Order: sequence, then structure tokens, then C-alpha cells
Amino acid sequence: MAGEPQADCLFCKIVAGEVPATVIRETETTVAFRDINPQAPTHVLVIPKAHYPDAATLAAAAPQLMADVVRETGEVAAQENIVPGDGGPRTGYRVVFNTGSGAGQTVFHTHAHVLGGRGLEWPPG
Ligand code: DGP
Repeated sequence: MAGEPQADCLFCKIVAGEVPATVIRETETTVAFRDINPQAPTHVLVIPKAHYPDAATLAAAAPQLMADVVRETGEVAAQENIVPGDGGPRTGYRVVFNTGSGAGQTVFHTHAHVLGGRGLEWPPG
């Protein structure tokens, strides 16, 4: 059933506490934890507790939950002091949903990457 935990899903295991993670925020519907392979001084993943394989599936099936995830990305940025501020390289942040293996998605449980704390190039690779 849509949203149900998947036995073989790494991020469902993090939600269940079966795989350790550095959790920095948690709400009723979401968890935010540090990426194991950080690409920036702040690199946090925000996930819904419910299992949806990618952002498009989540947005279509449970738009309020998608909104919870996106709102939490802003809360993470605030907590990490990377909200847009003086225009310096350590303020401002990027939110990325890699969607599909061709776009670099490797874990098929929706997650928003929140990247910041350094200048970020555009376009990305
Ligand atoms: P993506 O490539 O967009 O599917 O991102 C998956 C991210 O998940 C990647 O940046 C590395 C991170 N990751 C993979 N395994 C673990 C883990 O066991 N713990 C944590 N904290 N992050 C993980």
C-alpha cells in the first residue's frame, strides 16, 4: 500500500531506528538527518516517514506530506544558519530532489537534499 514501510528500504530503516543516523530534526511526518557523504558543510536529507519512492510519486499521492518535507527544508536551513542573508558564500542554500537513476537517485525513498555553507555553482553537473 502507498506509504507503507518497505522491508528493503534503507531510509525506512532509519525512520524505524534500525539504522543509525545523525538526526537533527523530527516532526510527526518527517525526519531530517545528515548525509553520510556530505557534499557541502551543511548536507542534510529531509524525508517523509512514509515510504514513497520519489518526489513526483509523493507529490501526486500525498501533496500535504510533500509540503511538510519542503517546509522542513526551510527549517533545516534556519537551524543551520544558511538562510539567504548578506549574499555571502555561506548563506543561501540549495534543495535537490534527485528523481530517477539517470538524475543520480540511488535511494528510492523520497528525500530532499539541503546543501549549503559554501558557494554553490550553477549549472550543477
Ligand atoms: P540520492 O543519490 O539523491 O539518492 O541520495 C542518496 C543520499 O543518501 C546520498 O547522498 C548518500 C546518502 N546515504 C546513503 N546511505 C546513507 C546512510 O546509511 N546514512 C545516511 N545518513 N545517508 C546515506
